[in-house]
Amino acid sequence: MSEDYVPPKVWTWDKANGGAFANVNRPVAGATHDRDLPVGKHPFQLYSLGTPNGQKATIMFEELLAAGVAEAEYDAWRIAISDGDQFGSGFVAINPNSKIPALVDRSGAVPFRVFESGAILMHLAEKFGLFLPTEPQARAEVLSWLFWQVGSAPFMGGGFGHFYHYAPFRIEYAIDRYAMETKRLFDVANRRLAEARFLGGEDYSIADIAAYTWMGNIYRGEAYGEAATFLSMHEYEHVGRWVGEIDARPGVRRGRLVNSQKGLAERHDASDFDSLPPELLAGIVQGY
Ligand SMILES: N[C@@H](CCC(=O)N[C@@H](CS)C(=O)NCC(=O)O)C(=O)O
Repeated sequence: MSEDYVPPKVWTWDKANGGAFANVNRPVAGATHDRDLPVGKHPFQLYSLGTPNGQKATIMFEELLAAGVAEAEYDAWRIAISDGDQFGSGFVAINPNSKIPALVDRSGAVPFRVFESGAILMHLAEKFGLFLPTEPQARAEVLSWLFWQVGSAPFMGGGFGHFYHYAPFRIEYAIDRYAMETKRLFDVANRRLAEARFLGGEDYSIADIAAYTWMGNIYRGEAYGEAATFLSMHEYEHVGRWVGEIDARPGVRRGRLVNSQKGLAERHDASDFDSLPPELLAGIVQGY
C-alpha cells in the first residue's frame, strides 16, 4: 500500500492489507460459520454491541422503559464484531448486512427481524407511540433529521474516523476530505440546535437518539484519539448544550452501559444495572 497507488484494471482482494479491521472485513456477504442466536425471556431480543450504532437501540429501549412502557422489556446479547460474530448463520439470518444492531420482535404471534439502527428506532417509536410525533409536519421533521444522521454517520466513522485514527498510515487528502465533511455536519447540527432545543423541534425524539451517540462521542473527545481537538469541537456551542442535556437523561445513561466493556456485557433484566458501581450510572462511560 502506498499514497502513489495506481489501481490495476480489476481490483482483487488483498486479505493481508494490514488495516485495523483486516481480520473481519471482506468483499462478500453471507455467513462464515453456523451459529444459532440465543433467545431470552423478553418480547424483544437485541443482538448488538455498545458502539454508537448499537447504543441507539439500547438507549431507545431504556428510554421507553424509563417512560413507563413495561412492554419494551428486552434481552441484549453481545455480538463481538472483532471476533466475527456478525458472520454467524443466526445473525446473518436477521441481518443479511452482518452489522449490529439487529433486533427480533417476538412480541406478537410471529417473530420478525428488524435491522438497521434507524429502522429499529422507527419500529419501536411507532409501536409504542413515543419519540416520533404523529402530526405530519412534526413527524416529517423528525424523520428528516433521523435519515440525515443515518446517511451522514459513514462520513464521520468510515470516512473521518477511519482515515484519521484507524488507517495504517495517514493520507492527507483522505483526512482533509472527511474532516471537512465532518465539520460541515457539525455545523449543520449546530445551526439547527441554535434555533430549536432538539433536532426535530422542541421535543426529544429518535432523531436526537441517533445523532447523539455519534456526535456526543466526538464532542466529548471520546472517539478517534485527538479528534475533538483536531476538529475544533469548541466551535459547536449549541451541539455542546444539546449533548449535555441528553447526557443527563437516566435512560441514556443506562442505554450507554449495555453491551459495553465497562458496563453490562449483556442485559437481561432491569436489575442487572444494580450490579454496576453507582458512579457508572451517575456519569458517562466509553468503551465497548
Ligand atoms: N447502517 C448501519 C450501520 C451499522 C454498523 O456499521 N455497525 C458496525 C458497528 S458500529 C458493525 O456492525 N460493524 C461490523 C462489520 O462491519 O463487520 C446501522 O445504522 O445500523
